[in-house]
Amino acid sequence: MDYSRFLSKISAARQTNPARMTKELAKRMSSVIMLAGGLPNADYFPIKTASFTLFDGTTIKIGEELMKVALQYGAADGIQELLSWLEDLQMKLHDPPTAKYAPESGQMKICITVGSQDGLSKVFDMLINPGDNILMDDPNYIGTLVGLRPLGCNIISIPSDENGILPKALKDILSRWGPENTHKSSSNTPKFLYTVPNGGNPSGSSLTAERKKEIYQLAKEYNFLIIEDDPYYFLQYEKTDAPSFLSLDVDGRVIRCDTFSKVISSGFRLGFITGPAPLIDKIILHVQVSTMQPSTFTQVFLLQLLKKWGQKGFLDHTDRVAKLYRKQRDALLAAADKWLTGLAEWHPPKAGLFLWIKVKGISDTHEMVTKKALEKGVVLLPGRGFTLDPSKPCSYIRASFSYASSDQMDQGFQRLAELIREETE
Ligand code: 09M
Repeated sequence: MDYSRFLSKISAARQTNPARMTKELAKRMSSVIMLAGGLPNADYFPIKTASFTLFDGTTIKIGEELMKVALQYGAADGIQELLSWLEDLQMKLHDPPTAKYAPESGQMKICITVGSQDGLSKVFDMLINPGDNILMDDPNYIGTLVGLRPLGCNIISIPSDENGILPKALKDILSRWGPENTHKSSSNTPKFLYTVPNGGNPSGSSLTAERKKEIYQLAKEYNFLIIEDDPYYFLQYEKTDAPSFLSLDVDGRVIRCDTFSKVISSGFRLGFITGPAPLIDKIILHVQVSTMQPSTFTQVFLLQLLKKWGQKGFLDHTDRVAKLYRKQRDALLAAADKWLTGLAEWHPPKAGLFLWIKVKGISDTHEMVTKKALEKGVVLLPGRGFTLDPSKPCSYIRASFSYASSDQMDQGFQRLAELIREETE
């Protein structure tokens, strides 16, 4: 693939910082005479060792030598051992066709990020010039919308339902541009499609295998990239045979964002991007001049945890977490059935943390949710912020089932039902 058509002017101009910490340097730190670089002396740092207790009572210890590494600068794309662990994980879960490609042909490469949000922001910086066309299913993740709008791109809304993007609608929209002129660098065909494939935020929708394959075919035909933002991958409550876009990626046109936020810690701020080497290399150049690297400390701690568990132990853990959230989902659905039947409509989400509720008889939920619901002591989010055109009224509400107890969910929806009745009577 020719990746040059996709790069923003900013990204195309990025150059490497010669005074950075490299992998090679990190490896040889103890064996060379270090007179270069502004690395502080780890012997002068005040923390010597640490011990962490896990939920099952077992402990993770970070001894003096490892602590020196944990407190020091590290390579921009992350510590090598963690990158290798994540590569094995991606091979097991997605078996990307690009794994064996030459780097310049789009070989799969990984870069650790400060959570998915950081990764996404760097992906957008890499790809978007003002005026570029990009595609997104509607509604979509508010953090992405708020990040994208100031960049001046033209966000094209793709209709979707409870199974995600409608490929037919996507094809109709793409037919504005003929596939024949799409490989010219001057073409203004959409540069990428952004989507959350499992447990969409806020829609709760999950793309089916068939739809994913159709969408990938369209990406080939119209030569756009796919940004697969999949924070709810591990929170799938119903087994499906749907492959990830990464696993379909024969061309090297998928950038996949994963995160540890939902299954290990959101405060750690650790995620990772998997994509074609020429694009991941551009993101690494951005990291060198922004965050410089994700925190070595949290990476070291995460690595110790993952090494202790092994791949199977990690996947057992994610299954355990998914089971817990599945119960939460079922409790919210039970509360919705009990109180909101007849007043609202929803689709049970197969993944993620959100229920997207369409309130009957109310054209816009903003006022009701932001003022009156709060007065009744229940906090929800109005749908409008999640739609691509927030100036239009929106009859939806986003409810999250991640946090509240079953009793609170029951009470919360009882209050919401009262409010809807008051508003519609
Ligand atoms: N609400 C998210 N979503 C959210 C949310 C959040 C504080 C986060 C999609 O932690 P990261 O950076 O790995 O995750 C970012 C991210 C990326 N993509 C689709 C997401 O849903 C996290 C944090 C308060 C509210 C929040 O409401 O939806």
